[in-house]
Amino acid sequence: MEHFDVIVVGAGFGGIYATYRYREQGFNVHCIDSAADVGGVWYHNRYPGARCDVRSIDYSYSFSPELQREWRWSERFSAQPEILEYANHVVDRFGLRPLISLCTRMDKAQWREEAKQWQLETNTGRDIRCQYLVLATGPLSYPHTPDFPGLESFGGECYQTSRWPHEPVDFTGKRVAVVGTGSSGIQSIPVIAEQCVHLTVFQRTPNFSLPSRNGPLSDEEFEPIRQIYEEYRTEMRNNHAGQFMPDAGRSKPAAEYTPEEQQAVLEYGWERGGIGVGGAFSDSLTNQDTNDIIAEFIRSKIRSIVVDPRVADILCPTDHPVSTKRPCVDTGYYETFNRDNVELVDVRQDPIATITPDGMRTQNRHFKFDIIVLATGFDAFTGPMKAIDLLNGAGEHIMDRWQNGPRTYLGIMTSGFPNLFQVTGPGSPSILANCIIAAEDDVDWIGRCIAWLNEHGYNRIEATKQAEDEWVAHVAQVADYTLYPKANSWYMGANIPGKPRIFLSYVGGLQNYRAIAVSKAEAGYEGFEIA
Ligand code: NA7
Repeated sequence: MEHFDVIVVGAGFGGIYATYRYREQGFNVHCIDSAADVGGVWYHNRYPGARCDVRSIDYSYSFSPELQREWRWSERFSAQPEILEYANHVVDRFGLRPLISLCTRMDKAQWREEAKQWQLETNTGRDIRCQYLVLATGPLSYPHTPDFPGLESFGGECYQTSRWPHEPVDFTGKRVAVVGTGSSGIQSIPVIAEQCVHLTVFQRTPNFSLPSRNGPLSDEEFEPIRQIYEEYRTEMRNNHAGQFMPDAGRSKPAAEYTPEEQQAVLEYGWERGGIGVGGAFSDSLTNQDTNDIIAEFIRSKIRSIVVDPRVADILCPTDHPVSTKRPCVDTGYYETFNRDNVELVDVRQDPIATITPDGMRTQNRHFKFDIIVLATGFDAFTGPMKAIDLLNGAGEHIMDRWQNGPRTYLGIMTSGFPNLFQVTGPGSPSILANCIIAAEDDVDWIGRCIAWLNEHGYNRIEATKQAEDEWVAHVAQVADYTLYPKANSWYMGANIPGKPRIFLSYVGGLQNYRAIAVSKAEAGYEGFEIA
């Protein structure tokens, strides 16, 4: 039997920092991950074109001034190999590798009330006990594979973007299908189209995609920030997204501009690149009329880029407000549909019926493929929890508690599950913010909480049912103030058949969330039962 103060599950960006931070605090900490190396989602998501859609200057750790000064990103939005290299660099630079067990999956965890500890079972047969269990399993880590009839019968190669092989996939001379047009599809489609002989894109819902204007990160751009990185981070931490928001605090409601000025604001954002257009006005996500102006602007861009009006029409989103599904950031996505070797199929008009040994049958047609790529997304937030036997002292599975949607207090703890913490869990800003900064905040909060418990001679903490109910209601109330619930998005759990429809993240802003969480701690962990 092995005993630790803290076990961290997941060696992605949240888990790496948690391991570092809790070691620095003097805890006996260990991290486990089922993957063969560190990096979390960036270890698995290695499909062609995979890159970050938050600027790398921001999407990186802020906890070490030395680290952030010495690491030099090569591009504005770095590609997956460089992000994975960075994760490995951090692990080695801070000597964390001996504290991480790879290829180790937590199959079961059960709270033992008498001993006040978690008991873990792993695929490697280890019997691990820990006082505090920290789940850094990631909001987007559990792949969603649609239940297409005949999928196993396909005789060609089939890949999921979120579980991409480590050897390069050779698309040369191949007929390829990509199913899904979220970020993973939109990033991979232009790259695959350049390599294969023919690409068929199966789209269920068109997404709003914005040009990244990615390019090399120049010294002129990086050096001024490097010189004041700490002040820069402080400023970023104090906006709602934990990252550079070019118009934060300066934008106005759309109605305060003339129509000409509105178009100029949007044009400027489109040319600048990144997700800025989606939030160009201060009421972009709360006022349908404002959102309609932005939506029409993006649709006009799609129509101006895509030569075939029928294809442009299929690519134009009309069923959800801008940014209520995660806006995509692309390099040459819409232009790809002007290529002779690319075809777009609208599966709402012609649904996928079955996968066949040589391709795919839709309601109206039969396609032959050598390779099928499933860019079909994730079971966000709750997917990893379903995969683990996560039981409280009474033997109740956490998913039984969450039948009507995940329930947390501050996104960090769930009532009935003492000493179990989540990093970027449901009900926290997580994926609506710069996820690395959000994870640092959560890890710090948890670390301070454990230290406080130790200092005061306590060994058990649990969220109260009342505090949890109030937080769940608050998360829903803030979301309802926005346009987010109008979309069938993974934010709403709507991409998974049968998943309860509730808003999974906290829209109230990273800085506000942090202030609330810190105030609860400073009030002696208000809303928690401590023993
Ligand atoms: P997403 O954004 O969830 O995209 C998945 C795509 O797959 C989306 O277009 C789905 O259509 C489509 N999909 C899912 N199931 C099916 C079926 N059964 N038939 C046809 N099409 C289907 O996942 P990504 O991996 O692209 O991106 C996830 C996040 O990673 C992203 O938001 C960034 O934060 C980074 P739908 O829209 O559900 O109709």
